[in-house]
Amino acid sequence: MTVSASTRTVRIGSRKSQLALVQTYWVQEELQKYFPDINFEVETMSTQGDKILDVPLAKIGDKGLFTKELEVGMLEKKTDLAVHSLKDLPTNLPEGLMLGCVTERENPADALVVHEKFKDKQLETLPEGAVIGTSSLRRLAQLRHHFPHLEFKDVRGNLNTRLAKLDAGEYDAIILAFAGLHRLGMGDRIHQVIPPEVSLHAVGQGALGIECRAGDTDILDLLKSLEHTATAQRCYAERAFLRELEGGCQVPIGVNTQIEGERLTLTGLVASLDGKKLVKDVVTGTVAYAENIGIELAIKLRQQGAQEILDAILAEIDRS
Ligand code: DPM
Repeated sequence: MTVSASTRTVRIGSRKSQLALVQTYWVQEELQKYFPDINFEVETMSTQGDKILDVPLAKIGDKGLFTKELEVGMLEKKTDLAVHSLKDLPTNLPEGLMLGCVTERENPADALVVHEKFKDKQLETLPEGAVIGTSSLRRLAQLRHHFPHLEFKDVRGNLNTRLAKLDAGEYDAIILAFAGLHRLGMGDRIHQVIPPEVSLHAVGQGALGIECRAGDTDILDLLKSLEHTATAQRCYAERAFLRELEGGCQVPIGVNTQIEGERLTLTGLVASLDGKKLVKDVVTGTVAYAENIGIELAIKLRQQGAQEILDAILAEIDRS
């Protein structure tokens, strides 16, 4: 057998966006470092979410908007794993696939980026009527709740497009994930890190989720090298919370998690789009049972009216 014939190749699926590629190349490099004898290749694909840019995200629905094409690739064995921003990965995966690994989380907070003319302002001091760009219902609902005097406008497109629209004066400020800006080397655009008291982040925000075929032990063994246990435990609690509420990616559901010793604390909220109704609570439990903490919190919030808020939003999106 020649050397080249015995070299194993592992194929990694990725979206083509700049952020997706930065994340995927990082995974590729890390795996290559740990396993120099394996050849890691990246295959890029476009997903539905990359193609539809003129419709608000919430309207297109969310069942694997940014993940489906990558998943088909794995099921057809064209690729062996797929790298996602964990927050874009639905909580229920297709039959035959699994979440194989969660990497160490970047700061999961939301960040405010302002137009030059507001460089001396903070979220709290922006004037009445200032226009904030966001397509996240979660950010919209929470910010409306805290700052009812601000205006909100949809913004789509990749990070560069959004920043260009902001700089051109279409918005006075935009809200983006700290993690995305940081990974793209645009951390200097972060004007304010929004505290959890104002905006709870999305489930899984700031972490990468690597998906693979269920029970593919060869790949799972490789992925162990990139797993970050504390991040995984936090994200399993967050994802169980979202799954139990049957919320997709595009719902005003926010979370925060902290681990102290063996205890994991999960804070979660569900808010109405006008920001007027907001239910929020906290559950603490043993990290070893992270998913139970998420389920318990979902049940608690449902008792406080979370389901009615979510049902009203689904009806509203359907009508619009
Ligand atoms: C999801 C949301 C957004 C992305 C909704 C939310 C933001 C949508 C928007 C589920 N996915 O957060 O409430 O603002 O139009 C996305 C981003 C990242 C991963 C960009 C961002 C950054 C990296 C990360 C899009 N997916 O949130 O600014 O957070 O890990």
